[in-house]
Amino acid sequence: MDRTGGDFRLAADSPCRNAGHNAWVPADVIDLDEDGDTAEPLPWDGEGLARVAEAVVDMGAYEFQPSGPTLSERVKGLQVALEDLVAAGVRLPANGRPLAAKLETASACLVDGDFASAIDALTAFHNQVRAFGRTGRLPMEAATALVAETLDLIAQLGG
Ligand SMILES: [Ca+2]
Ligand SMILES: [Ca+2]
Repeated sequence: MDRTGGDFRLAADSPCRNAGHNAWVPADVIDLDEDGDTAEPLPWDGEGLARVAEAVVDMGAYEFQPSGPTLSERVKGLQVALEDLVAAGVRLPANGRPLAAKLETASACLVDGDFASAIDALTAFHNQVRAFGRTGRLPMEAATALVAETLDLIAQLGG
């Protein structure tokens, strides 16, 4: 942001943004977040903000923190949209619980930083929603919106 002024946070267009390697984030050996897990990747950057934002770690001590909803918040949005459809009377197998479970898996994987598994869970969700859209179990408009949001999330995750 301002190298001469000593502000080493990244600008939005910095080439260091999302240019690190998640596998190289050191372990949380002193348990910064006091969750008892010292094997997990460092949870925070030099400012105490998320060490990994936008699915891929940035180069340097400070992670660029995008504005707008986080990936986890967007998965939560999908869960709410699904609940709304069921509440509105859309009939899904087991009241949509298998679909909701895929989103819960994706959420848990995002929290754990396991983005590959999050992509797998979102892909499974996407495939099922598409199939329900094709067969008319889900209204086409709802299925299209869910599919578009899920595909964008998968793309954000690098899938
Ligand atoms: Ca990042
Ligand atoms: Ca920890």
